[in-house]
Amino acid sequence: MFKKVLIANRGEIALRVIRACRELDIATVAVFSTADRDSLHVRLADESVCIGPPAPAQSYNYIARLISAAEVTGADAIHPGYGFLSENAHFVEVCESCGFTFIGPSPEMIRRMGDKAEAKRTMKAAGLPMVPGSEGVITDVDEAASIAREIGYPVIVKASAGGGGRGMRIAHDEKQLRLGFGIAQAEAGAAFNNTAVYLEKYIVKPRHIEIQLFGDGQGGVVHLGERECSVQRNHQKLIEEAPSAVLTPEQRTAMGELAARGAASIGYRNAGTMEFLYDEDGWFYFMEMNTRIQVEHPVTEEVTGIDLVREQILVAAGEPMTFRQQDVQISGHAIECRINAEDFEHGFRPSPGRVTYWYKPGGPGLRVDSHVYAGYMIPPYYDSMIGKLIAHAKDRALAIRRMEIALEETIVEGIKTTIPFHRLALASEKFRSGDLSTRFVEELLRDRVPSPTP
Ligand code: MV4
Repeated sequence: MFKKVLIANRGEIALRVIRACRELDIATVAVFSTADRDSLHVRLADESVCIGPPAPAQSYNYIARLISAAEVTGADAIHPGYGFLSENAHFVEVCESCGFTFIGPSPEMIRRMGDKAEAKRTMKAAGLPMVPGSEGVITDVDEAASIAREIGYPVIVKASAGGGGRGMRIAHDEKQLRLGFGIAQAEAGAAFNNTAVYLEKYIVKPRHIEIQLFGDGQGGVVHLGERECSVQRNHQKLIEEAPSAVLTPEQRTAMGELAARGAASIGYRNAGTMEFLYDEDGWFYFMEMNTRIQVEHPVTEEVTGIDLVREQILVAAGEPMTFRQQDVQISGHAIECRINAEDFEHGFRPSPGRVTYWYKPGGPGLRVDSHVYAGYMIPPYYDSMIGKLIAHAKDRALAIRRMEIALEETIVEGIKTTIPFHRLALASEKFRSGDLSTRFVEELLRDRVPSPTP
């Protein structure tokens, strides 16, 4: 087992990894930018190293500085968390060539799944269902138009190097496609230095449902059920839950087995997620695979009782996974609300600054993953997420109630947060009945009764 792990991240996920290391008696090294000197991950780790100024490019994304920090502290392994360098194949190669174990997949797996057209080709070959569309990358707009005529409009042009909603263009007719195709290529070139795009039938009102996977790197892959992640805005998830209200047990098993088979086909190692679009007729289609631990992993941990971060560390250290498929039983229902330092009343604009008062909720079935404390200064340089509330209960209605109480109990002063949004969302008839789609947030805000003017 590792003796010392460096955590190449900040915020709540850094704390999450530190706690998992503690339980395994592994020493921890925190890295921090000058904006994060007073952060909890710096305090809670056994050692800490300043790696540069606030800008991520000068600190959390600066590979040479992370490697230097690992060298001077004598770490054996590096946990990337999510975001930053967690899906950077080059970083993994540098870690390994410098003698540090990267706690995650191999660079080949990251590269293969990071190329979305290649990921689709791989997963189609493994038998996963695909949205009708092009076979891989297309370079010719006439070919795009011909495929679109076959599958029917609307269609969507996606950047192969994109993902998470970046570099997409929707077309409702051939004129829009001919215009949008070139724009999508140009945008992809500018954003990812790669103009490759592919075409899909556009699913108008899908749900985003994803399957949590865990692979041992020896061809063993276990599926841990799904998460319903449709409640999102600008491709940022706001609420996630498990299980999804719409999947039948048969569908859950079918999706899980297909996803696990796909991941096994590449010998996947580490926690991973397959994202699916689920259409209004109940069909699901493979979309992308994420090769990292995700923000919303706690909802799966709550309903399965499996510690995914602990497993990541064990498997990276060459130990076997501690569970098999038959050990995975979904118990009850879990919901996560992401608390962001954002002013929901003003278009979710960032609201960094000092948290002057902080009271976090508690009680049975209520987990808080957060790095915030009273007096903490939220820096403006990073993601606005400052914590996650996770409610777990016997069924969905009780989990919603538990979350409502937690949201009511929470006191945050000094900054604005997304808590008022969550209260509105959880009170809505659509949410309560499980009538979700990726349009949920815009519909909720559109249908909102304006507050009476005095
Ligand atoms: C789609 C789609 C509809 N049809 N693909 C957005 C994120 C990226 N992973 C892919 N995305 C979408 N791809 C087809 N063929 C709709 C979306 C989409 C979406 C997907 C998941 C969650 C939220 C979303 C919000 C807008 C669009």
